[in-house]
Amino acid sequence: MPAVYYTEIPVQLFLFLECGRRPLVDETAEGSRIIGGHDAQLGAWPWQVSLQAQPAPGEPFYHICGGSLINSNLVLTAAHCIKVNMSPESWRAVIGLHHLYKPHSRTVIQKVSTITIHSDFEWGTFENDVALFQLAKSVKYNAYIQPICLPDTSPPLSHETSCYISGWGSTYENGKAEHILQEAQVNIIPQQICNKFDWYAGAVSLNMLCAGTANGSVDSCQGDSGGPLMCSFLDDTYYLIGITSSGVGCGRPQLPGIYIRAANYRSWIDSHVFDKTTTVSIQFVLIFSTAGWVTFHLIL
Ligand code: 4AZ
Repeated sequence: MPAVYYTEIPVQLFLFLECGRRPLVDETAEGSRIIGGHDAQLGAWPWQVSLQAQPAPGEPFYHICGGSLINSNLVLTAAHCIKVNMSPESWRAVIGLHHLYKPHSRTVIQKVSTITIHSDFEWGTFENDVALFQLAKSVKYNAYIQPICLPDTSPPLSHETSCYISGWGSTYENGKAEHILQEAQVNIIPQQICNKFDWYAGAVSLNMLCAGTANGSVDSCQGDSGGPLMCSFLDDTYYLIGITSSGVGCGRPQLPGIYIRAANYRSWIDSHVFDKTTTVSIQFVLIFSTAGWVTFHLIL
């Protein structure tokens, strides 16, 4: 039925190009460990990745850091996650995961083909704390696996912006990794406040932003690094605003989590994107929409 087929094309285009959506979450029913957080719903943050490494071949993989799926074969994370082991063979990316040790039927475990660390990353200051993990194979999106949107430019952020952090990191300083993915709502803390003398005293650069609460009741911690600080604006589409990066301790007053401003790295990310699937998909959609138009207008 060519006419039906033709009307389906915009829907396909929509699905191919979509990002930042949470198919399993009823946004209207949303209330809100990480520090000061709670268990996320199953499938709540479908771009959340667990980056895991094995100390030696044949040994088990351990959760090291979080990451965000930004297209079907690319995970954005923090450069400091790759402390010692830079060889992609000793890493894996686990996507669509909820319980850290119990993958479910839609969880995908992918090999990593390349790791790209920002060439200007600095250990002392955590400046340019960004890295990309390219997956050996593209993942198929499903209700539990979706990419997050990357902003082109810095969106206006205020106290009213609805932002969350998520991860399997500790729920207290020097604590153990959590089993169930944790989430917490955070406030964006203005740069002038975060850089005050009795806060970070100027250590937060323009490529970073602070989020959490002034009294430290909500924060990220060890094991959350590399994961997303994500915000939604007018609709329920989530954008990757920050990459969990650093901070002094966890949950300390006037020392909130420090996140890398994702928008500032858009061109660096774009120069490392080899998303063959998206390119093919768009070509596919264009060819079929042309075929659909011809069938509808000229043949019928
Ligand atoms: C870490 O070590 C780490 N409280 C992550 C986030 C924060 C501190 C430390 C922020 O991965």
